[in-house]
Amino acid sequence: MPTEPNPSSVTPGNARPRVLSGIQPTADSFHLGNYLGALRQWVAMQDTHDAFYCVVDLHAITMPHDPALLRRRTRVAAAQLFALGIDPERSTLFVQSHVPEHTELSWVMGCITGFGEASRMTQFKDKSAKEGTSAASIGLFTYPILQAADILLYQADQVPVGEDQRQHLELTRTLAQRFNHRFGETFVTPEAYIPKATAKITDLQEPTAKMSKSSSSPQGILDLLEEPGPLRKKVMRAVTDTGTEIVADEANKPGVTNLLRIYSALTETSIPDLERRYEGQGYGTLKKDLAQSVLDTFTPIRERTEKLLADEAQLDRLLGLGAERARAVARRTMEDVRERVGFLGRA
Ligand code: ATP
Ligand code: LTN
Repeated sequence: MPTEPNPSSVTPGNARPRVLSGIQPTADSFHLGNYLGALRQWVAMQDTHDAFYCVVDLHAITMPHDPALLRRRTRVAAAQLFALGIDPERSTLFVQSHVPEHTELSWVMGCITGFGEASRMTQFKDKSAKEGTSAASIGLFTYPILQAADILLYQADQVPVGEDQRQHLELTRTLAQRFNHRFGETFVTPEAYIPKATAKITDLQEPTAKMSKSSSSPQGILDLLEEPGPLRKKVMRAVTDTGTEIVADEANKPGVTNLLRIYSALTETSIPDLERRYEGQGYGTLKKDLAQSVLDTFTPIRERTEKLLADEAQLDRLLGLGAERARAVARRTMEDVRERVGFLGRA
């Protein structure tokens, strides 16, 4: 069995660590949970990492979908990422289906994944529960294996995601180690990067549940591309708890705690500082200030997204360049994988 390290999987001493993450184009806008839980880290990590980010359209067809809508949402997703500050000069932003190696590696990784192991993935259990497991697609079942392929193809060291993705990252690590053990050192074992303070932003109407594109009600979710009026209203109507005190207390005051957590992250002020600042004031004051800071953050992003979407040809060009750069890396990894698993090279 070959054991020597694969040069493409070793970060040389002077190179930056690599980051990869993905987001599904499954809604007309990203939301505050996506922004604080993941996307803000994507932007920041460009300064310290060699960054690869992808719009995971292959993952978006694991649930029933409309083709025209998927195409539009893929562009809207990419435009929002550029608008947020992903810089095409410094980072590689691409669409997953433009790089066929993702599905190719996914097959190989699927062949070293146990059926029982895949059956334990909670996202599959949650998403398939809605329609019944037998109605769920095989694609939804193998979703985490494709996600592992996304990450391993790029030899990523770190993967910024929200708390809900921790289990998928664990599976990715397991599969990387299993492959390396069976076939020789090929993949970097990646680490999840999940900052605790923003790992789970909750629904404004149901503050114990995750803010989510697919399960939050419109009143519970703050969309990046939403107009100021509705955004302000939703913050003002957020569910708060009994009592009047503004203190973080996850168990007894989940609503206020979520608002404090969001405000703290947006203004980079610690929660104890906010508790002191709002001592003796009502929930209304906190909500008013929070609404303003949401608007200050979201408005420029919305405006830049609209500008980028006005020139689809340019947007598609940027994605084409991203795909080229991504493919160069993915192809190299796949060549190693083919060799390691024993596929005959083409003459
Ligand atoms: P759905 O709930 O429909 O699966 P989603 O709203 O979770 O969708 P995804 O595209 O699955 O959105 O997630 C994109 C990124 O945002 C992931 O890294 C995910 O962990 C993160 N994320 C999503 N919702 C939250 C949240 N409420 N708090 C923190 N991070 C989140
Ligand atoms: N499963 C993730 C999206 C995703 C992803 C990835 C995240 C697909 N491929 C690779 C990180 C790295 C989600 O639903 N949030």
